[in-house]
Amino acid sequence: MPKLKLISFKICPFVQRSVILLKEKGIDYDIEFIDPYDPPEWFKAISPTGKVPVLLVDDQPLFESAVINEYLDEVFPPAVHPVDPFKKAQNRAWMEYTSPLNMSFFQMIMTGDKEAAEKTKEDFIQQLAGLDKVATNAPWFNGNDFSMVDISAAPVFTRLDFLKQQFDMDLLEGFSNLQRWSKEIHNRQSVLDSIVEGFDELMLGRMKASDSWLVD
Ligand SMILES: N[C@@H](CCC(=O)N[C@@H](CS)C(=O)NCC(=O)O)C(=O)O
Repeated sequence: MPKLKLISFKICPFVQRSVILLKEKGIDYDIEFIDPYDPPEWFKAISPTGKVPVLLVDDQPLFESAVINEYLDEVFPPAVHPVDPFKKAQNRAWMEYTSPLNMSFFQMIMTGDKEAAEKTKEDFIQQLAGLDKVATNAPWFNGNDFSMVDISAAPVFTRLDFLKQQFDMDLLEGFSNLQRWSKEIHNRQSVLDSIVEGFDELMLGRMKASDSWLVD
């Protein structure tokens, strides 16, 4: 089996996706934390996009969280992806759908511009509505089998939970499918284990540093 090292950033939702899958499959790996917004020279040399996660596979870099997870799913059976090609393709499409949600969320909570934040929030809620419409299976997105879509969406739920706990802002209000799904996700051990210690404080620290409209 290849030697794996995940280059990570403690509050990155995309890294969290890879951590969930690594934990889900019980794969051995090393982890190194960096700040991609102030990256060390060695990271610049191995990362074409300058973004985390990067997975070093026998010292060779692989980037993009969805691609990393596809690779891990192929190399470490049993596969989390469904076998049926159409279902698998549909799952990939919904994995893709969840990515911009992380970006919108980040922009919404980090900006100092309340008006801009409100606009991003509206877009974000629209994106949530699209997900709520299709999240009709239980307990997981595909029904009984935990899938890559559950993994891809999990970091969004982690961050929505943070927002609710810290700022009493519940953006899942009215989305009953997403509320149910979020509960399931937060009972999954691999998800719980993927949230770094001191996550809330780290998020709040970052928000303060960027003069977020949500913090004084
Ligand atoms: N599409 C990428 C997105 C990764 C991403 O945006 N990572 C952020 C941290 S959460 C990053 O490294 N940003 C550094 C930068 O933009 O310079 C993926 O899925 O891996």
